[in-house]
Amino acid sequence: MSSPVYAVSDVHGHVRVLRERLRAERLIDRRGRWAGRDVSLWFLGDFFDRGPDGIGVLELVRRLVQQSADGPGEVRAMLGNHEVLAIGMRLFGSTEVPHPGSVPRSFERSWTMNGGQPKDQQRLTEDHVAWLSDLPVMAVQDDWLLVHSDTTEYTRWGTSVAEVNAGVCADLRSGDVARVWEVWRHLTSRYSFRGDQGPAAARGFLDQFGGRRIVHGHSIVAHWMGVDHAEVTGPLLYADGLALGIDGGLNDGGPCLLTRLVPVG
Ligand SMILES: [Mn+2]
Repeated sequence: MSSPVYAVSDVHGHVRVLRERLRAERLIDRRGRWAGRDVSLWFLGDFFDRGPDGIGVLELVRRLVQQSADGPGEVRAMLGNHEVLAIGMRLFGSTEVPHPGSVPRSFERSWTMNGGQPKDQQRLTEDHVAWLSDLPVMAVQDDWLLVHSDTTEYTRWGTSVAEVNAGVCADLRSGDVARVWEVWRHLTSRYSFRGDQGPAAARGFLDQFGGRRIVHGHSIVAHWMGVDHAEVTGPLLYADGLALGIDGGLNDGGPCLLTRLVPVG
């Protein structure tokens, strides 16, 4: 039997809640060190913005990745759209992004509109930016295709997981505001796997990249279901069982859905 795989997404600065959840699942010890043994743990992005301590989340994730590097177990992280926003804000700030429309665009404007926290930008180091810029945006592990956003836009960078990750990384390191903006813009889209066409889109995405079920954050479960956060007790399986949404809406008063992934039957 393969080792358990956990995923958590959209922590948005709530480092205390994240620590409590990891501790409750015995993935960290009392001192906050990795204790996951033969477990894999994936952070699906959006460490930053909206909440109190995005850098605290980033540093916790990074420490756990390092502590697990020699085993047992494994901690991995991927980029969400808010990491791209934080990088873009740092690199380009108020620089205008060229585009045909009349409303001016800049990372600063989007960062302000999307819950950017000045304290996170002040504490964001060059080393943080370099580390983030090398993270993948998608991965396949066992049955699962792991991504931050519920969007098929990833396909614009390539036809395999490796191509997409390399393409996004090249854009983030390009120094070109338009290219970094396109990463932000496309990773911010959502809902590709909802509705009547959702299962077919999910099937096509899985056929392209691998895995038997898409696991993603980015779109808050309670908002989709049109219910109160209090009614959300776990992730949302949808699109004929081909997609699992794990964003509990921590930044909106919802739960942190640290999820042990159940193999697809
Ligand atoms: Mn997101």
